[in-house]
Amino acid sequence: MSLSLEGKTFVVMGVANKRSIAWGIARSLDKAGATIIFTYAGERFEKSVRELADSLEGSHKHVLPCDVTNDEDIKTCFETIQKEVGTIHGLAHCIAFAEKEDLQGEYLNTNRDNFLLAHNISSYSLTAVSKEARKLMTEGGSILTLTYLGGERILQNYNVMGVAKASLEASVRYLAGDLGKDGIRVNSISAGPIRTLSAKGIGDFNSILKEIEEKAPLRKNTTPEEVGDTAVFLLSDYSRGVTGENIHVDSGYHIVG
Ligand code: NDP
Ligand code: KAL
Repeated sequence: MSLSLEGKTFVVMGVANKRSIAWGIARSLDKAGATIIFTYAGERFEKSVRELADSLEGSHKHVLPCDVTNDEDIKTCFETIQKEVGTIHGLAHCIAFAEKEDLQGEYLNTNRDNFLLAHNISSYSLTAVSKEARKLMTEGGSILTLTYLGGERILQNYNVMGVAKASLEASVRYLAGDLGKDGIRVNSISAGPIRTLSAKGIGDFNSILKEIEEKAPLRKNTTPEEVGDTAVFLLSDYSRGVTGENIHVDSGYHIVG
């Protein structure tokens, strides 16, 4: 067994730009020799995702639309993959969304529509894409999602996204329970804060990063490369005994009281 992923194909969902954690995962997969299929939501990102895909060492020809709020989109996306590629060996789900107004103040002000939107995109989507991906994972494999510490404890401003991440983490366990018999593992990475497009406009992001530099056991912030390399481990057979797990790639911050 080797950590080479040559001959293996993975779907990476959620590259918006070069700062995206999904892009860190894609770079690590590319280094390991894997073939990557990219999916994006907004049309405005198609060109940039294709350019990024073309900038990698390996040849990654497939860049497909997939808005995870739309069942037809998900079905069409995975049918296209089935037709054009066939078997896949795993998937990295790097997608979350909540309305900006809900990422400040009190959680209890979240209205029903915004609560459902955050849960739809950030949690249910993992179940929806896993159902379609399973059909193409004929040799077994590994599904991965991204979560944050705010799903385990209250963190200021994370609010409805924390509740959605708790739901996502529970989904990881139930999906692991369902898919284990098909040789498919399901895990999450709980990443430390990383300055991405999603994190843009968050007033006190600098102070969050500073606190981690001061208090985390490793005294440094998390990089997309660190998340990418743990993703390669979870997507490879080296982690063949691991499922339903949440691995913190956060310089150890979550153990600090
Ligand atoms: P990015 O902004 O780079 O990525 C977020 C992605 O979510 C975008 O590519 C966006 O695509 C996608 N997305 C939103 N709505 C939809 C939709 N309806 N259908 C499909 N895709 C959609 O941010 P990150 O890399 O930071 O986020 C990736 C994941 O990492 C998220 O789950 C986030 O919660 C998690 N995470 C991030 C941390 C951080 O500090 N940055 C820490 C811990 C976890 P588009 O723009 O095309 O709509
Ligand atoms: C405690 C932290 C501080 C910030 C609070 C909330 C962060 C929530 C993340 C969530 C995914 C952000 C959004 O949904 C942003 C969205 O409302 C506006 N942005 C966009 O629409 C852009 C253009 C697109 C690309 O973004 C998305 N998501 O589609 C949490 C920090 C310290 C750690 C983070 C950022 C965690 C996380 O989950 O991302």
